[in-house]
Amino acid sequence: MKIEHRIASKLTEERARMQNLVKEHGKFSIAEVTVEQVYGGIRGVPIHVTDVSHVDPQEGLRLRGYAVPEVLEKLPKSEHGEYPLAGGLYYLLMTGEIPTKQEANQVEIEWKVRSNVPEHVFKSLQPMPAYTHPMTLFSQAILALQSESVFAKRFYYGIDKEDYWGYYLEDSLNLTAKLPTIIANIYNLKYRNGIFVQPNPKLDWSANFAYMIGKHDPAYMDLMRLFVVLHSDHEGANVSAHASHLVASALSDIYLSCSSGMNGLAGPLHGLANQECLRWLLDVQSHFKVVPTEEQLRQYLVEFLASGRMIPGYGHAVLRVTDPRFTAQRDFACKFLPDDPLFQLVDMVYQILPGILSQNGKVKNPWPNVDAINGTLQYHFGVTEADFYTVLFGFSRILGISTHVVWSRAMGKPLERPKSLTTDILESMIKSV
Ligand code: HAX
Repeated sequence: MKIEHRIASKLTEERARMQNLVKEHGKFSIAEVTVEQVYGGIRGVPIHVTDVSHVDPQEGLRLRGYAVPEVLEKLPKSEHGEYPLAGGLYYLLMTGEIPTKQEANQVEIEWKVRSNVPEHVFKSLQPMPAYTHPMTLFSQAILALQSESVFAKRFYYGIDKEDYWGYYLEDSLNLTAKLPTIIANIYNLKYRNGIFVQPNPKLDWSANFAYMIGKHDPAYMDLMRLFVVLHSDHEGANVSAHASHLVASALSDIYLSCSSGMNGLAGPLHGLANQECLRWLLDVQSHFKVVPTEEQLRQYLVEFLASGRMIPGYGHAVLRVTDPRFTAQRDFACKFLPDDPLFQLVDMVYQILPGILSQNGKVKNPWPNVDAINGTLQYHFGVTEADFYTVLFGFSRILGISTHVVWSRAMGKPLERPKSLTTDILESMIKSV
């Protein structure tokens, strides 16, 4: 069944479920907000309901209820590798159902048909200074595509509220279809003298990115298929998902909302951590010149932390275990690059650092997150430009982010408008009890 039909078939039930919760339990309190939380980044305060994915502190990511190993096992695979087709992943995120091979291929075909990127998008990037960060170019390219928004055009002439989601889905399909060409040619613009490469119609979405940047190694294509699954979503309240959800609640279209999500992802405490992590690992490697002993590395890590700096790739706002996305990439590395010296360093840090971070007592999660390894894998296959890594993350994450946004419109979610206080008001609230 096509995605739009599958979503439409679920809408009556899902809307009734939500309406019933609000009608029957609208006044049920699910959280109290403390002063500490208001000043502490609203940590742990439930602000949104989404069924696309959930991050359990102990288990990590579940996409539509499926844990990472289950997603990798159940989704239809590419004929040219061992990892899933992004078309099937998008189908799962959007509909909540594991697709058949035919349904996954249908999305891949739909993407090929919609993949042409209008000329003005790349023209808008060319005059940018050479030192512009690729995440800025990526967000800019998405914004330039806003001229093509079907929702924005139809809204101008008036559409029924009930039908918003269909136009958001149309925009999501159009945007995601163009992403491999957009990001590959941002890569080519920045690091390959601006050559322009068109997608190969024989390849799937994830592999096409690899092809267009000149990486034809089947193992790298498989890495990209894995990378896309692992980075596609991480529930609805992280900075990028929440930013795009918030922006779309004003009925800004998919392009406007995804571009704002990418601006959040570009921050060093969020998506930029993968570029920081690779830089940090290379610094450690060049500090030692040869493979350090366990004791040498331990001492280095202790001194590094004592200098007040943070180690990228470790810690997480929600997770309290090793990120299963780290584990999945580590499994890939053990298979395809066990002798890579940088991967061996990643593994040594993994053996030593959690113990040190636990001892220092202030880090709530001493375990590695997804970013502790993903740059190492890219680096191994010759994608050495660390500042590009967050673009790869964003490219994958838009599959999830745009799904949240489509479903928010399908459920008729309203404009998001929480409340801010002044310090005086807060103090008088405290005094009054
Ligand atoms: N190295 C050193 N110190 C760390 C640390 C790390 N990797 N992780 C946390 N801490 C410190 C914090 O700076 C904080 O110190 P202060 O109390 O002095 O401010 C303390 O430990 C408590 O922090 P926390 O509650 O454990 O962590 P937060 O929820 O505040 O932040 C972060 C979570 C992921 C932002 C944090 O662990 C961090 O900065 N890690 C390194 C950067 C990183 O890997 N980011 C990517 C996260 C995954 C992601 O979203 N990718 O997009």
